[in-house]
Amino acid sequence: MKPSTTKQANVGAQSSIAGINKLPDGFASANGSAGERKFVDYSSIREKTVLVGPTEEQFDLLMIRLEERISASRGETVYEIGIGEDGSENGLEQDEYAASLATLQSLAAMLGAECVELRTRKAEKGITGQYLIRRKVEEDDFTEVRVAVVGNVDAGKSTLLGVLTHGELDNGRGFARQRLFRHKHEIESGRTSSVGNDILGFDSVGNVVNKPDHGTLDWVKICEKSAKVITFIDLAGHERYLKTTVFGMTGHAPDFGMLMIGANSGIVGMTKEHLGLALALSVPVFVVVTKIDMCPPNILQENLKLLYKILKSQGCRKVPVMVKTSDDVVLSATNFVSERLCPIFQVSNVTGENLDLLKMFLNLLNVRTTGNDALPTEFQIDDTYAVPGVGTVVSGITLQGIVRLNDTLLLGPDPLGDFQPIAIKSIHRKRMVVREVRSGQTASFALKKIKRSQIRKGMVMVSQALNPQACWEFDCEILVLHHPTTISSKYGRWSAMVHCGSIRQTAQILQMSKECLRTGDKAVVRFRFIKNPEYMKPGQRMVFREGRTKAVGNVIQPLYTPGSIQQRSKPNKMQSNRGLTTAGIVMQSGSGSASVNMPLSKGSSATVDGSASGMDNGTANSNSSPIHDSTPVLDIGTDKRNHRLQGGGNKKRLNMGGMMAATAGASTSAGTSLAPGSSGKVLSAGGPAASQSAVASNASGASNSGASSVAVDMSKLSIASN
Ligand SMILES: Nc1nc2c(ncn2[C@@H]2O[C@H](COP(=O)(O)OP(=O)(O)OP(=O)(O)O)[C@@H](O)[C@H]2O)c(=O)[nH]1
Ligand SMILES: [Mg+2]
Repeated sequence: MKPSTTKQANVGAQSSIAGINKLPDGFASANGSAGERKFVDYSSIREKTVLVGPTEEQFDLLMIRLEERISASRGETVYEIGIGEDGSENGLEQDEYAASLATLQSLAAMLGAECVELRTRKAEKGITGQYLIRRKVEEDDFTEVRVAVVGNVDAGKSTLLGVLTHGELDNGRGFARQRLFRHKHEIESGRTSSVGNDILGFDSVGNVVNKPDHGTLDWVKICEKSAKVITFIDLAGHERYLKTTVFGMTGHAPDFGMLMIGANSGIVGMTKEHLGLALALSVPVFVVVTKIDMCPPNILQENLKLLYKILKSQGCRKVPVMVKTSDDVVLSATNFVSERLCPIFQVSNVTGENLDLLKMFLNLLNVRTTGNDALPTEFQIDDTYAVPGVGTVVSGITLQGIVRLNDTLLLGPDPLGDFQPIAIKSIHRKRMVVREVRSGQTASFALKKIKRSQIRKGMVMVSQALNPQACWEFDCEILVLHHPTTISSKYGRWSAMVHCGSIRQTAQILQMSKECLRTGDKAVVRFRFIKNPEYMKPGQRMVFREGRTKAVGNVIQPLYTPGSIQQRSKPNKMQSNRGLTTAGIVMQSGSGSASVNMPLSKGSSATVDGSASGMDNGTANSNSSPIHDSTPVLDIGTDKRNHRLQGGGNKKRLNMGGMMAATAGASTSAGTSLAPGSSGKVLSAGGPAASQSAVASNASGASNSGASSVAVDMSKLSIASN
């Protein structure tokens, strides 16, 4: 594959110097992951002059490298001319630059890609320039980037999406959002209550392809014409729907978060809550300030000042960048992930001001995590439908592997923890019929011989090779982001809503590696689901919430105790666990029935020391805990009574810095400090009988803090500014 003609033309450019951008750290490979690479020696193409007159060998190397970068970030990269990796000063003379550009264009053409100028700049020694190299794709393929849209109620989220996707400006009275609502009550109230999906397609040169036909969008047409499709996950700003919004952020696996702020109202209500959630889940965030058409300049300035302060605070540690020009867009889009940048846009949905910048930015966003197509398939279900004439349809995201038409996958777990084979009868990507769906992509499948009622959100469809197992219990390293008092098992088992991928279920804390947990504390905790077993994997990020309490964590290890699945018994109302002491966690050996106390005493080696507990696997060992902490902690109960006594009605708010610091800690530490696989040693699994009794008490405990309270009692959760 030799580009003889083009190449010769380039070689013809005299005294040429060309530059190739710095690789492999991928300044330009906007958000792209490195992927797997064979070792290739690129030392001969490090100079900035290499593009001007490359030898055949250099040209081939340049092409290999470009191809590698395009593939690593699912079809596109940003290439910089005039910058070498040899430490020389940046910039090329005019003629050198022209020759370099010609080489780049021919490289792109040979790879079946477009080469679009993003910006040129003056450098020390001439000019440099950045170009978007985007592969043209087949009609039935496109890159998919998911953006979760969050922000307080009335910030203009649905309106902005309506304006972007339908290309018509808003009237300031709710015109543009009308097309996005899914429910009658949403149309009537103007409030989003569910997880909405909207798409914005860009072709290979970056033009928007959305063309509404009589007000409606044909998704299939958009996808056919698009090289990249941005899927917006429109979420609710009202705190009443916070549970759904958290689900949107965890279950729909967004690549980015778009935090919307009304210029006049500023950072109010759920704004900080949503920002904190994105930070906790390590989702990079950019901010869009709307309604600048109706906001007095002094108010806008004040609100922006506060926004800067919050973003720069200890907890956030972001670098805010106000995006005012297309140069700013390129700079922020290409550095978005690596540099902790937080681009800020100021737009009006009514006048359309700065919407072009936002569109340009969206066009440059690239998938953050691509998954691995080579692994056995894993598909996570986030919604189910009963479609007349089609039957049961499930939607979700392919976490790894490839799902092909007519594949048979294992669907589960059902309430007994079993998985059943199920055939994929048809596949849709954004309503477009396709034959396969790769990792990182969302899709929906029509399934045969199964009722919708048999499928729950959080279930998975996986390859048989994975031999999937369901778990009732799992060990997790958590970081408490906020708790009004302390989490302690002294006043009975503590339970809250666990969000993990598309799993959303109340779980109880069975054991903790510390006696009590306060804001900012880390601990290894064993959870137990109260209703259904789930499919979990080590390393998964999870969010844990109840009332004003929130924690993030990483799953260390799901615990497979087959007995517990079969022997789930009805809750024994009399066996309320409220009032049990920490020592009252009942564990039974696999064979016997002697109940064993697991004291979570101060200096809590006993927490994780199973040696005397009769636990069946005998692997418990406090020393293997990723966290040991013998620090004595406060001993304040956290049940509802204590909430009221000590936290309830207490308007004292957490310092912004501390709160966000805890969050930031989670994003950095959770990924690194956990040692998957070690958990089995941390807390050993109880045997069947133990599980049974645990379920019984769990179920009764659940009534103390049912799921419903989680969704609504969030008002006071917002992170106070200092
Ligand atoms: N003047 C002006 N009005 C706007 C702008 N953006 C949105 N609005 C208006 O603000 C109101 C609220 O907008 P929505 O899009 O419903 O807000 P939302 O963030 O989706 O609200 P929830 O879904 O309830 O969280 C609507 O009446 C819009 O017409 C803007 O840029 N300028
Ligand atoms: Mg809305």
